[in-house]
Amino acid sequence: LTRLKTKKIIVLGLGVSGLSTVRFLLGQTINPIVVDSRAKPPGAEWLTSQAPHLVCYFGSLSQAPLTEVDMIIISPGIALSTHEVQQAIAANVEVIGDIELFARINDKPVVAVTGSNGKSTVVTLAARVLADAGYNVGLAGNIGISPLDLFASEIDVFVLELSSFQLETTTSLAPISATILNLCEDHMDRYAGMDEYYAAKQTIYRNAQWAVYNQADLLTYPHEAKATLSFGESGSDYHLEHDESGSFFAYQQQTILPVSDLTIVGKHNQLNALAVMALLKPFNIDSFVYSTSFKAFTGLAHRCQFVAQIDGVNFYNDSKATNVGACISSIEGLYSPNKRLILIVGGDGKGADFSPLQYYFAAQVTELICLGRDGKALAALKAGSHFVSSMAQAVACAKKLAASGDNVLLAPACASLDMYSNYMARGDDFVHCVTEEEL
Ligand code: UMA
Ligand code: ADP
Repeated sequence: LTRLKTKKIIVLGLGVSGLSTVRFLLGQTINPIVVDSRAKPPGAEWLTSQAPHLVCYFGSLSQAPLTEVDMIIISPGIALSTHEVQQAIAANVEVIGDIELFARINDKPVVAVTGSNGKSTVVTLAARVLADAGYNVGLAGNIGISPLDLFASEIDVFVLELSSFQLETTTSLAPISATILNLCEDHMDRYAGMDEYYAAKQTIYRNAQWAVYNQADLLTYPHEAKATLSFGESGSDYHLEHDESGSFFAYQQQTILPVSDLTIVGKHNQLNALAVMALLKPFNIDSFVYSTSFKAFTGLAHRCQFVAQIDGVNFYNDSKATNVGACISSIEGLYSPNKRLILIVGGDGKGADFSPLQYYFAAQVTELICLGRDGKALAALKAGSHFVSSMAQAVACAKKLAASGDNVLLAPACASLDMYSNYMARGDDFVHCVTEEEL
């Protein structure tokens, strides 16, 4: 921190991360320059009222003195490949993210989680288990709050959800345990290809005491690690055991607790629970605590959330299924051979290859309803699919096609940003359209 005070710093981006960084620096009596390419960034109002003395450059990045400072603390939404950022790097300006700043000053244990899908579920459940075991937990990162905001609090252990964007600008994090839960194509609008995305994700294992990987997903295997733990259905350290009395979560053939203690459903959530237990191995959590926490955790909103039963039709909101892998696990989770599945997909596909969905659309989806920017590309994957131009139309179409006993699922396989401000707004709109006549 003392060294930081001697540096000339730009905070680049004034969204959630940028604003937290500015607040943190101000608390250390450091006055950064604030830059954002948007004319009116989300944090502008706060800045005007709370720190009007700070020098700001909003609008074009080319106006800002990015090459003239010692350090840029960059927001995850801005690509390092941005021309002006590359110019700064070429001029020897150090470019880090808020997670790296946190890592440099933090001395508390960190549990770190990345992956294409399941991150928020795993960090929330892990944080809950630790809290139930008596720890003061700081849950932060991509889940929505910068760990810098919690730095002043009495935290025993941090549980961080980390996106590939955040990992790109983080080098000093030394987690007690770290995982890549799984890896499928995502954010291909930001990366040159899967290799680059994979490389960013792999950096989570650097300096980790325990590298926790998914037995069934080679891309999650650590390149190098001090110690490893695997999770998966079978053949892994943390796995499932089955006998005549049911299925159990187990560690090296020793049962820990029944799978039926886990309230959240689906095979993917059983894997998420195994990942939590592997990540928390260094904390020696009692199986009674796992049982209590697993029973109490009913899941996060917008993740395969049951919305309502209307005329015998069940509606589910999985607006957070923002990529192909999540959509597949959602279809598989709800599919049952004797129930028709009506699926709503579409939005901003972020440059993904949708072709892996074709098999599931054919084998497990009865009716496909598509909307949004990439809706037509998705509709092309299944004969007889329906293309609509709004969520209201999608839900009306689903209601017309569905009969008692059917499931209707929103699992878009796409980001929401072409039609909504975020996936929560999309999920809320779906819920509203489903329930409005019922209210
Ligand atoms: N932006 C500009 N110009 C700027 C700065 C940002 O146009 O100068 C745009 C970005 O391109 C992006 C949007 O503004 O479209 C938000 O970017 P940001 O970096 O300001 O985002 P924050 O508000 O700081 O939120 C970020 C994470 N957002 C992204 O990585 C895009 C949030 O994850 C995270 O919760 C928050 O920090 C706290 O850590 C969101 C997300 O969508 C939920 N993450 C992606 C995902 O989960 O798939 C990675
Ligand atoms: P993330 O934070 O990585 O986006 P979430 O926990 O919010 O992950 O879950 C997002 C969606 O991903 C869920 O709605 C579900 O469809 C899917 N999902 C969750 N866990 C897994 C998993 N382990 N494997 C594949 N898909 C998953």
